[in-house]
Amino acid sequence: MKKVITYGTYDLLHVGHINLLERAKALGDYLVVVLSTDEFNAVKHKTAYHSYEDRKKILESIRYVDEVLPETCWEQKVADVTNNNIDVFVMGDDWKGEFDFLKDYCEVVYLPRTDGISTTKIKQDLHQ
Ligand code: C2G
Repeated sequence: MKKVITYGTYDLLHVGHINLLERAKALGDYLVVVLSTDEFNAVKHKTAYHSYEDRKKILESIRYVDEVLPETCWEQKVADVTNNNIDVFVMGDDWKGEFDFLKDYCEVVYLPRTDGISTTKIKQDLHQ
């Protein structure tokens, strides 16, 4: 079984997230999403609208997602990849190059982001 892993906050779920998850799943048979906790979001200088528990339940309802784990720090990726027997690490290409150190442990794939949509844009558009 080919296992794929990806990371994110996945707040205010939108088609950019779904496009990423769909393409990530297509690279293997099993997709693990490591979801930023509310505490780690503070480290990322992000405040999610939905709580971790709600963002987790929403992700678990998506057909492409097989498992959701908590992301609590920047440094957990090597352990996540090795402990979960991951074959492929996937992120949107806004992260291109940032996680190349994982190439010693698994395949590293950066996928093109979906243009014109982001959680930040949704918040800004709704505020106006
Ligand atoms: N994404 C995308 N297209 C968009 C918006 C997001 O492809 N229009 C992708 C991002 O590149 C990322 C995933 O969707 O791979 C989740 O996006 P975020 O929730 O914004 O993730 P981020 O805050 O970048 O967290 O340790 C890594 C971090 O947890 C990544």
